[in-house]
Amino acid sequence: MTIPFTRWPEAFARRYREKGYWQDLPLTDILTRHAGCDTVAIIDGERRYTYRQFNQAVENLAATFQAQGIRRGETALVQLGNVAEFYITFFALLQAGIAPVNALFSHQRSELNAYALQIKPALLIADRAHACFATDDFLNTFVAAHCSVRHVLLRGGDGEYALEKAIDRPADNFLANPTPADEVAFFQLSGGSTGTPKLIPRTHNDYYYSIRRSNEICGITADTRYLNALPAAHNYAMSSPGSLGVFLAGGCVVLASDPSATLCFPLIEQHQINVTSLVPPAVSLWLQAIAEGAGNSQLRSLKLLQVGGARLSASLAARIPAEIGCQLQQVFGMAEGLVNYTALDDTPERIINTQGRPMCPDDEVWVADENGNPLPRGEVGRLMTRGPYTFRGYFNSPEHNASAFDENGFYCSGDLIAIDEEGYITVQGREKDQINRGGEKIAAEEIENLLLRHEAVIHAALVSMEDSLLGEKSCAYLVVKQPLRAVEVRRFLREQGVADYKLPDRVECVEALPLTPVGKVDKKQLRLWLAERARG
Ligand code: J2J
Repeated sequence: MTIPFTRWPEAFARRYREKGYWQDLPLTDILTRHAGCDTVAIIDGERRYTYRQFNQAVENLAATFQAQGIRRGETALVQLGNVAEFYITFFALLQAGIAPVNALFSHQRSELNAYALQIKPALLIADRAHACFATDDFLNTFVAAHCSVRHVLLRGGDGEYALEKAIDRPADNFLANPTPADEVAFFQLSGGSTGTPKLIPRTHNDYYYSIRRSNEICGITADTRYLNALPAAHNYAMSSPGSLGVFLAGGCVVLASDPSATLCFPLIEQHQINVTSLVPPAVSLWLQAIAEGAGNSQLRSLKLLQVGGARLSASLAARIPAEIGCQLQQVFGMAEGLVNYTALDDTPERIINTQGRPMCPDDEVWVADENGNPLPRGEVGRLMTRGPYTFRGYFNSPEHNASAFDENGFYCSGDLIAIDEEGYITVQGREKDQINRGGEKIAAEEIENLLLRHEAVIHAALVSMEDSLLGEKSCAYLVVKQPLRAVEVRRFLREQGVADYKLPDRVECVEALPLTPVGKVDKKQLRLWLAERARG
């Protein structure tokens, strides 16, 4: 069984191999290369796993999957937070050739159902600590609705269901059986701009390259002690260079369940953390905590702070070296592939003002006007890209792929950028219909569709509004049959089972939505209204 996906054309695949980007190794090699090593790989609260123990746990769990009769080429839906089991499960699935979708821990019924409908998983792995799985209600409904699911394992579960038990049960007859390196290893989540969340097939070859190359640029070594405080399943925290990068180098990953200063500062001091990654709002909160009395003395070991996922203002960037006392690296990446970094030896000027350069010499990045024609250097337009770790198509989405790619296989990310003479990128805005709420992406159409299910809603439009901490928040403009309060709208959406971060921060009921000359909702106008109200 192989999972269908859009492959790179043969000539590209050959070139990527010749240049050494694709090495035809499975992602599991990241871990098995350290199988005999007794240094600590993961610290999760009081729990510690050496590389040897980590590898053993992975084998045990993979053997369970094989004993359950789940075959190579099948898929799994996984929802685990920032816990050691997230990585054990990820590598175990890969060892058995099972491709996971790693849902974010903030996801709820709506997202889980949407993913399951697309991949038809043989296996569900979730956590009793998540509201959806605290009782069996949703679990039973889910298993009944998705008849592909043959096995369930729950962290914190009991009996046959217990994930921990499967991890502790010694493996006999385990034989690693990952999918071939040029096939799908797992699915990454797209931030999305469409009605249903899209899935991104990632191969061993392309993902392994992006991790290996990230390690080179970010200086990750066996001495790296990385604090993982962003959602473990997010592409940034997994691969840029993230925890997988640190495992590849043989370093140590310390897990934090959120990026708050109260949780992270003591962890940084206790575990002598030298690298971590944040989104811009978390940086603001760290700076605030420092200024309000926490100081930065607990952060002395920290050498490198990566910031990405959303726009980092130059003024915030400039404060990092002085107030946190470490080097800043800007990261502009996407789960679809392309990642840009400022270099560790770039001038402060570049690090503060740009989002860096594409990490691979064979990343092809250019800027298009609205008709798809190349713009001169320095001008602002659409980001177009292809390369050895940038995907060639969303899973099972021919229609969307037709508009997301040009005829030469260049992916249009929906970002508006400019590229300067030396190839440095600055993100100037966005064309895709998405709200970037402090790094958490909301596809407007997904929420609009859910809002339209409400009996009082006639028209709905979700737009971004400026926010001093999060960068952007969301506002729902509604045309309604009867007045609706924001709390009612949020309650309704929560009942639909959608993640909390997608609930509109503000609701405005209006007579009619403004339209463009071609009759589409004029979101520019709606954002102008919001800006005017904020000023006035
Ligand atoms: C402005 N916008 C940014 C930045 C991402 C590393 C880092 C981040 C992600 C990520 C990732 C930005 N400045 N520095 O996967 O590996 C916005 C852009 C982009 C979208 C991708 C990684 N860094 N963005 O954020 O798939 O709009 O990946 O297209 O979640 O986030 O979002 P996502």
